[in-house]
Amino acid sequence: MLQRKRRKTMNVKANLEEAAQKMYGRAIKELDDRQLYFAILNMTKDMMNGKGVIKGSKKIYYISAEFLIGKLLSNNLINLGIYEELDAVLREEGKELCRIEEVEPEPSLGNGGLGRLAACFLDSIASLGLPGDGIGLNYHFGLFKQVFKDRQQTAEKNDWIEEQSWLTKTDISFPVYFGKRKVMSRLYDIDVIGYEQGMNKLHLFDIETIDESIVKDGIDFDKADIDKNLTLFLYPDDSDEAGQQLRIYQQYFMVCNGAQLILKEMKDNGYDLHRLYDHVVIQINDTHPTMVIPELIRILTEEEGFDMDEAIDVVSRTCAYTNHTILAEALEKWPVKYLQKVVPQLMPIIWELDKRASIKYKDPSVQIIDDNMRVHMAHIDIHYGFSVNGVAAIHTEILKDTELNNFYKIYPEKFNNKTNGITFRRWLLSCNRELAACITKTIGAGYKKDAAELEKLMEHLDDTALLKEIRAIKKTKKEELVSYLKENEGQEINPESIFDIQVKRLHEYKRQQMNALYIIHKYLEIKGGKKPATPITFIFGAKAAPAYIIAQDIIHLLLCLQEIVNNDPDVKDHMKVVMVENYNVSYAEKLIPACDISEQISLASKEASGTGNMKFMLNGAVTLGTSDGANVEIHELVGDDNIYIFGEKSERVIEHYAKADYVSKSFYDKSSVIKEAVDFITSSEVVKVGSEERLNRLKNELINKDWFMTLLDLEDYIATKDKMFEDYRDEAKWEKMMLVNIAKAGFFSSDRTIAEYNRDIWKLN
Ligand code: 26V
Repeated sequence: MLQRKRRKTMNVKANLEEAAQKMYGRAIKELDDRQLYFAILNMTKDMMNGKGVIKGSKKIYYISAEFLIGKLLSNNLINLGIYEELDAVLREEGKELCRIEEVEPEPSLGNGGLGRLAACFLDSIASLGLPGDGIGLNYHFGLFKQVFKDRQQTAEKNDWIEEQSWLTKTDISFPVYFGKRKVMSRLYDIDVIGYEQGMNKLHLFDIETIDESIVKDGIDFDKADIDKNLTLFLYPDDSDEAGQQLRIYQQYFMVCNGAQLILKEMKDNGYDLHRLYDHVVIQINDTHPTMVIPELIRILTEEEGFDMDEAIDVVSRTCAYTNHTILAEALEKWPVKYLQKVVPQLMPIIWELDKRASIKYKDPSVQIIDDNMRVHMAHIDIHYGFSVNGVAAIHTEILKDTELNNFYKIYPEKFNNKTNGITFRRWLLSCNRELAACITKTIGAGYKKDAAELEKLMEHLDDTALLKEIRAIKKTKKEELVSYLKENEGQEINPESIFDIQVKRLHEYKRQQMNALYIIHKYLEIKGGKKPATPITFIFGAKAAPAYIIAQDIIHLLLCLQEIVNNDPDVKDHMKVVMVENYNVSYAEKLIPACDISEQISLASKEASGTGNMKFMLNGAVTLGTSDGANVEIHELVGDDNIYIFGEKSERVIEHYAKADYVSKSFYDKSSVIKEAVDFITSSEVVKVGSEERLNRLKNELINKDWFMTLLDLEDYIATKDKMFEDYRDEAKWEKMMLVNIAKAGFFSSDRTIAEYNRDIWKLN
C-alpha cells in the first residue's frame, strides 16, 4: 500500500527546467555537467518523494555495517521510469546523461560482496513493494581509495559527501552510552525507490561531534578519539587493539541507534512492544550487528518493564541471522575485556545469555563465552535468533554438516538456505542498456519484473541474427572499456583480444595468485615461441586490507607482471595484463559487460556464494570456476556444456584440512610446469621491477604453506583455461554459451532471493 504525499508532476522537462532556474537562475543548456548533476539530483529526490513511503503492518529492518550502494543517479532514474525521457530531454539541449553521471562521487560504504548484497537487497525489497529499511552507519570516508605507488597499494580517504547529495539530514537524534560516556547521534536518510514502486529508506547514523580534520596522512587518525572518529571510516585497520575497540564502538553505536529507531517506530504506530515480532523482523547481516540482540533485551528490561524471560523470548522471535563466511578467522570473537570496557551495560546481559545456553547445552563448542574469555558473536545469533541462513546451497550444507554442525543438531528447524542474488536493474538495465534493449526486442519487457522470463531466450538458441547481435554488443562494451582503460590506466588494450577478468577483494582463498601463475606460464610459453591463437587480456581489480601482508604481495606481483608483460616486444601483441586502480562498483559496471571469461576460482568450500559470478553470467560471460559457492548452482542451471569447472571438490578439500595432508612443496617438486611458474616470481626479470622482499615472501608462502591450496589445482586450472581459449575460436559455440548463460541467469535475481526471505523468514503480508 502506498501513502501518497505531495504529488509531483512527472513532467521531466518541466521539473528539470524548474530546478535549473531555482538553483542557478539559468536554462538547462547554460549549465555545465556538474551543475546539471545537482539540478537532476534535486529534481529526482523531489520526484521520488512524491511516490510515497511503502507501508504495511510488519516491516523488515535490514541491519548491516555495510551498504555498498554505488552511484545512485542512474538506478533511481530507471526505478522512477524516467531514464529514457531525461536522456532525450538532455540530448535536445546538447547534453549527455552518461557524462553527467560521471560527476557523482561513489560512496564506499562496503568492503565487497556482503555490502553490495545489502544494497541489492534494499533495491529488491522496495521493488517487491515490501516495507523494509536499511540501518547502518554514515562513514564519511568509507573504505579507503586505492592508489598504486611503486607497484604497491597505498590507501587514501574517499571523501564522498558533498554539500548536496542523496543524504537527507533528519531531525532524529538519539543518546548512545558507552558506559557513562554519552554521545549524541544524528540520522541521515537515503531514499530507496523501488522499480515502479514506492519508497523505503536507508537509515545511516552519524555521530554529532564527528571531526573530519583529524585525518592526517593517507588514512591515519587517532583511533582513541571516539567522539571525533566514530563514523570516519569503514572497518578501519583492526590489526591492533585500538582498531578492534573502535570497531566495537561502531557496532554498538549502530545497533543502539537502530534499536531506538525501531522501538520509536513501533510506538509511533501505536503497536504493543510485547508483540514486537508481529510488526518487526530484524535481519542481522553477518555478526557485525549482533549486539542488537542484547541491546534490545537491555532496553526492554531496563526501560520498558519486561522481565528477562519475556524480553529474551520477544527478541529471539524478532531477530534472524545470515552467515556470510565459513572462514574461521572471519568469525567475530570479541574479548570480554574489550566489551566490558566499551559497552559495560551489555555485559550482564551477555553473561545471562551465556548462562542460559550453558545450562541447556553442555557442549563447549556452542557456548557464547569460551574458556579464553572471548564472546562468539555468531553463537549469540544462533541461540537467540529464530532463523540462521547461508547464502548458497553448498554454503548452507557446509554450515549444517561441519562448521555449525553442533548447532544444527540442536536447532535443525532454524537452518535454511537463501541463495544470493543481484539486482538486474543495476547489473543489466543500467550497466548494459544495449543488451537489455536486445533482450526486450527478443522476448518482450516482462523479464524486467519477472527475471525468470529470461529463460524464454532458450527458444532462440539457433537464431543466428540474435547471436551475432549479442556478440556485437559485447564488442561495443569491450571498445567502451578499452577507451576507459586508456584514459584511466594509461593502458592500450586490443578490443579483439579475449577479456579474461577477475575482480573481487584480494584474498588468498579467492586465489588471484593462481591466475598470476597462469599468466607467468603463458608468458613463458610465448617467450618460448608458442603463441596463443587469439590474443588475451588479463584484467584484475582488487583492494587488499592494509594489514594483510600476503595480499599486498600478490597485488605487487600482479603490478610487476603488468609492467613486464606489457612492455615485452615478444609478448605484448599476444597478451596484456591490466590491474585497474581502485576497483569499485562504478568500475564493475564498466568491466562486467565487457567480459568474456569470468574468473571464479576460489578454493572449493571457501567462497560462501560470490555474486560477481552472477553479474558476469547475466552479461554473457562464460564462467571459469571451481565447484564453490553459487558456481555450483550456475553449473546446474547452464549444464556441463556452458561452463568450465575445474579443481578439487569441496568434500576432498575439507578432508585435506581435517587430515592436514596437503603439502604444497610436493606439487612444486613433482611438476616442472608448477616449479617454473613459481620460480619465476623471484627471477631476475621480476626482481628488477619489484621488491625482492615481497616477492620472496610470496614465493616461500606458496612453496611452504599455501594454506588455500593453489598448487593443488594449478595444473587443472591451466588445462581448463587453455581449453577455454581454444573454444573461444569456435564463434558459434561461444555465442551459444553466452546466450545460455544470459537465459539461465534469471534465478539469480535478488527479487527471487528477497521473495524467498519473505516467504520463509520475514512473512510480511
Ligand atoms: C572477512 C574477513 C575478515 C578478516 C579476515 C579475513 C576475512 C575473510 C573473509 C571475510 C568475509 C566476511 C563476510 C563476507 O564478506 N562474505 C561474503 O558475503 C557475500 C555475500 O553473501 C558472498 O557472496 C561472499 O562469498 C562472501 O565472502
